[in-house]
Order: sequence, then C-alpha cells, then structure tokens
Amino acid sequence: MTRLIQFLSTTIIFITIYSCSNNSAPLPTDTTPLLFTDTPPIIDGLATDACWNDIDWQPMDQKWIGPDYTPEDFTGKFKLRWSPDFIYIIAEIRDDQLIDIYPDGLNRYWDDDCVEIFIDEDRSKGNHLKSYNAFAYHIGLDYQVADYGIDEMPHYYNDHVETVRTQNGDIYTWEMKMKVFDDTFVYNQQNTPVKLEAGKEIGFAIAYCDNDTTDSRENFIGSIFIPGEDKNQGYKDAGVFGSYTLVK
Ligand SMILES: [Ca+2]
Ligand SMILES: [Ca+2]
Ligand SMILES: [Ca+2]
Ligand SMILES: [Ca+2]
Repeated sequence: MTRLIQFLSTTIIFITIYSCSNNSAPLPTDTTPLLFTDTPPIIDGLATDACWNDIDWQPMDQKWIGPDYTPEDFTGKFKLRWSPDFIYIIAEIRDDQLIDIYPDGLNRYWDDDCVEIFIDEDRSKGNHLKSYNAFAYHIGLDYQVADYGIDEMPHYYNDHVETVRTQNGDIYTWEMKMKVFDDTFVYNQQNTPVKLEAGKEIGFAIAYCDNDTTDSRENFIGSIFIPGEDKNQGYKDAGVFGSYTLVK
C-alpha cells in the first residue's frame, strides 16, 4: 500500500511538472517551428551571430527546374529566426559561377543568379500573381528586390529585404532581414509591416535561381517539395509554400 501511494504521488508530481513546463500545446506535425531571437543577427554576411549557432540548417534540395546538378554546381541550406519586426534569414549557397547578364534588374531577373524568398504573411495560400496575398522576392547579386505587382509589371521592393553577402571560395553566405507585409500592401504608398507574435503561422519557402553559362536559368532549387510535373508554382501559388509557426 505504501509503495502504491509513493508511486501515485510521484506520478502526480511528474504530471504536474510536465504540464507546467508545456503550457503551450504541441505544434501540429505539418508546420515547422520558427524560433524567436532576442539577440538579432548583425546583417554582415557572417554567420557568427549567436542566434545562428544554436539552430540547425534546413536544406534547399528540391529541384524545381532544370536537369540534375552536382554539389559543386549548387548546394544550399538556410536558417531562420524572428523578432517582432523582422524575419532573419541566413543562406549558405555553393555556386561554381555567379552570373549577372541582365543589368536591368527588372528584366528577366530570374535568369541571373538570385535568391528567391516566398512569404505569405497569414498562410492564406491561394494565387498571388496579381495581388499582395503573398510575395516572391527575387534578391539579385546587387541586393535589389524584385517581384511582380498587381499591375502585372515587375517592381522593386528594396526596403522589404536587407541583404549582405560574403564569399569564401565558391561558398556564398547571404544574410538577410525581411519586413513582413500583409495583403493590404499598396505599392508606392506608406505601408506598415506586421508586428510578429508567437503562435503566428506564415507561409515561407526559399529557393535559388542558378545560372552559370547560359542566357536563362539553368536550375531552380527550393526548400519545399512541390508535387506534379510543373514545379515552378511558387511565383504564383502561395499554397505550395511551407508552413512555419513562430515560437518563443
Ligand atoms: Ca551576421
Ligand atoms: Ca552553379
Ligand atoms: Ca496571404
Ligand atoms: Ca550560378
């Protein structure tokens, strides 16, 4: 009897401690936790910040366009953190040849080497080609940020994403901080970014347009598996983005 009472009291204490330390419900398995930081990184293209050192890399290994490629041609991985004002992104890209053949940053910018960031502020999914339901920011080698607007014309959104890239041989580290705008965004007007909070679900994906020697993109490699034959869907369909939930 004494043993039974001891067992029951130990169990009750364990359950009490466990439930106190897990006061937020576990995340569903179909969303990826995106961790808060109260020590935001310095955007200098160096992954030396504390907030980058205690989380794991996520792969950019899903071929969306082009033939098979070698690790020397392209290898990519990334990390994410958030604060109330920004999502921070660091991407490590191995690329054998950087190319910028279209000097006009609004002309065929996807055929120059660029990082592409997809963000759907409220994870509403759906078409975003002619709306600001979501954004597909193309960040060029010159750090200009381009995407189509509701007028179906390319525009710059340079104040949405700040980028610094460093080079170590054929490894390029792109460090970025991104403001997050919702679907009330109006081009060429004053817009207020969304204040980010724990528990918020966003749609997010990251990709790299790799061109080396031709006049059009040779590969397009992203972070998300996209089903079907035509995997070039992210520029128009926010439904293919990954689900991330902001956690503290
Ligand atoms: Ca840094
Ligand atoms: Ca390459
Ligand atoms: Ca949306
Ligand atoms: Ca390249």
